[in-house]
Amino acid sequence: MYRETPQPIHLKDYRPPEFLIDRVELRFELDPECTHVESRLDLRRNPAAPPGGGDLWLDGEELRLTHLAIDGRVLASTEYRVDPRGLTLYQVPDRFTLETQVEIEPSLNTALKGLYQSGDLLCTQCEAENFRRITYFLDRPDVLARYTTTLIADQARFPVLLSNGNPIARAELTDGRHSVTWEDPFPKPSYLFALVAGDLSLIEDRFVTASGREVRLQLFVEPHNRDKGEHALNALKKAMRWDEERFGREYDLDFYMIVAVSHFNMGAMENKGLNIFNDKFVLARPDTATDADFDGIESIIAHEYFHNWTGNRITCRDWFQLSLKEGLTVYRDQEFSSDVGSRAVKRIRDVRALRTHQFAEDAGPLAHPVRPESYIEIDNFYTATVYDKGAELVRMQSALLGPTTFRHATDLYFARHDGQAVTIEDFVRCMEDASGRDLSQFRRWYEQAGTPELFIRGHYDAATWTYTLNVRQETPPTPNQPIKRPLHIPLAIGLLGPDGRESPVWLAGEPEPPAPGTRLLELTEPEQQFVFTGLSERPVPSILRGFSAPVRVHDDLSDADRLFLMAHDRDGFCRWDAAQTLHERLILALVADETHPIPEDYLAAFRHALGDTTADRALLAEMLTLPSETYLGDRMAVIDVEGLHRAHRHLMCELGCRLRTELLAIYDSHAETGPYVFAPEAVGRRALKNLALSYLVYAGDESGLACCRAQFETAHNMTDVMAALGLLVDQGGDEAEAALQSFYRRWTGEPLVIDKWFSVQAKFARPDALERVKALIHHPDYSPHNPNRVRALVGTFAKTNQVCFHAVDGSGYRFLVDQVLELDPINPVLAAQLLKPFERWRRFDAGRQALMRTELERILGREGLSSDVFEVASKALA
Ligand code: 0A1
Ligand code: ZN
Repeated sequence: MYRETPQPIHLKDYRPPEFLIDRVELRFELDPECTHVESRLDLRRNPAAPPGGGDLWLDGEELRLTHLAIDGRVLASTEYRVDPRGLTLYQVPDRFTLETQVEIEPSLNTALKGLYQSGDLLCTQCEAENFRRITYFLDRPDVLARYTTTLIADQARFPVLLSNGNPIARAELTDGRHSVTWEDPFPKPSYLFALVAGDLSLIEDRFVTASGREVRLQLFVEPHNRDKGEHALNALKKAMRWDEERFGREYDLDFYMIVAVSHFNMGAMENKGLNIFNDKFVLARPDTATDADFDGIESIIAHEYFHNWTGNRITCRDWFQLSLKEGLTVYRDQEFSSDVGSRAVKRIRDVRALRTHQFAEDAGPLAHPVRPESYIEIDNFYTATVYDKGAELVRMQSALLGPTTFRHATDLYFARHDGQAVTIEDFVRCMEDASGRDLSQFRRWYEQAGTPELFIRGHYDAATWTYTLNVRQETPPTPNQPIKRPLHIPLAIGLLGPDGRESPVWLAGEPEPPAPGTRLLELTEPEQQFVFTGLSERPVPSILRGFSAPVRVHDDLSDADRLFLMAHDRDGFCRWDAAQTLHERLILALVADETHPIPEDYLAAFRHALGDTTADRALLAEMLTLPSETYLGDRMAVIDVEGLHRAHRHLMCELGCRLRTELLAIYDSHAETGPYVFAPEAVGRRALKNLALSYLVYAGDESGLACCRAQFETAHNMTDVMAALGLLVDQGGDEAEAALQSFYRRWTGEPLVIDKWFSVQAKFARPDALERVKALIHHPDYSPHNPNRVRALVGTFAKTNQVCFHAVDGSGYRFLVDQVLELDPINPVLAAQLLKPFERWRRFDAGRQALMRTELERILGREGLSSDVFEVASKALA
């Protein structure tokens, strides 16, 4: 909590550490009420740092110091100073051993930073700057040390004691306690330290690496969750093999441990050899988890595993470089998911998420570059920009280099920087050195915030058989960056002939045409022209294939061109994108005029797609899913909340009525037969079936409703149960209440399923939604101390329920801010996360803007606000 205005930290102020720490010995006497932490640090002056004064600063927060000695000599009170942020040691030697003892109180740690209690477990979260809540330290990622950790705790209450690396000693003590000592042979930054203590059940597997070493894979869960770990372990083995094959990366320790905990602020954490996971991203059984949950688990398990090389072996010099590990690791987990599933579907989902969340971030008051230049609270920078746009920047570099050279470049990065704390610049330099390419202009992507816009015009000249594309790029201004420079943008395009076949993308002046197919153009100028030749008829351009750059495209294609692309383009992303643009244009037209007709050719394309029995079911489901109200809002000059909702519903309903026969046929022919499997084909079938059901139910179709009721009663997998429950809840009335009650009764005692029960009630635009959410805050199962529960109820309401959250009387805004203010003293990271929807506040009409501004000001008026919430609210208003 701050008293004065929190001050930003700047990248330009980075200085190397004055001291280094070679070895760390930690000894924990664990107790939820009072844990004793003893540390011995071998410190020495950093030869690479410019000489400073003789004092040493160590970070430390919320610690009670009970002992302090240098080289065995206890310090007098004149030799040091303790303040709320850390410890200053006056005039220290150039090399010495520092001993400290501190006390901490995990059971009171509701912020879930440092050492905290989750149910009956004790666990840690040290990224980004929370190791300082465990002991005094140089808590910065460029200080890498070898750790030995001894954990001592009551044996009955905490039979399992885990930390990073390998166990090297165990002992039973006479007082009912026991101890385990762990040694991590790899130097690591403090943010990768972890410990876990508790009564955990072990699910074990093994993996033999490419070079023949056996690794023990250990998944620790609370005993009642033993039957929900198989999917996570399978995902881990797949990820380990894939990283060997695709990136040549092998695992390096004898143990790989994963622990699932129920209280966690984020998805998971890549602590060296000991990942700690939000249990939502580990636990799954077909009857408790949906396909989306299975999918999320697979990719997050992979993501944390991939961090072992991109993040742990090679880490970040400072937190401004966060995207060095996050952008690259997201890119790697996206590629993994594409290889084990459907590449097109994965790309579509990632692009949908990027456009919905990252584009909005880039267009709002908290826009920041992938490598930010300043921050107040680093916890606020685990953003879609740093993660997902960061991954797009890696993807663009891989496209510019081509797959073989890109692999050489990553090999070079791993060889050159293993064991180091480096910068984004070091990564880009490896891309250049391996390829011989000049990426100076490309680097601007890391510095410049905002989503570039491409304005593309095509012109066909029948006389010369040429097609000219004129491409202009422009990046809108963002806070503190009024002027933008042109970027180096890879633009993948194809040209389709009237028969739907690919034409060669042959640039005028080239002696011969290339083979037909995709071609990567490179944009570097504010405006460029490309003349394609050898085209006897006007082609239809397929633009930004595979979404080759994170840009918005404004083109001059007609609806007929888009229908053509939707039917013929070989690029799955472009086929989907053509369909999305058609849906979008139609919905926006319906917002402007409720009587706008639904074009026959649009319906015919829909009908044709539904009848195509050979098409990939998952891809089809994506194509026939309408863009969300949140995304559509961002496409309007001023967001029309009610108009969008009405138009969206109207189109769903019309499609349900007009395509009833085809939708029922899809529903019937995709019924679930046999046991649940999580495989792309089965997931795609369920997605298409449930999409068909939703159109039918929105249309009020009696057979559709009957199918929905039956599905809710009889389905054995959570995907189908939730699809049906959502539709019933949306319909409202006694039937909805009965379904909710029976679901609750069936799943009490399964918190992750009860989260679904909370979120399904917050999601839908029913007149009583806010009242219901407010009542649920008082439900005995609701707790502000569990982030998953808070996100399920409050987060879902504010993020998904556009109509009720943005109610014209401001009731939704008041509710959210009440919650944020209540949560802030408990868990500032979570409180700041919940404020996200307010970042869009300037996009609404004057009335709503005024209401949101008042609420943001109410936040800033609160005394003792955390720096997390202060940063989001103050920047939103700036
Ligand atoms: N590095 C993790 C994400 C993470 C970040 C911060 C946390 O606590 C404040 C926890 C986890 C990842 O990328 O998976
Ligand atoms: Zn990560």
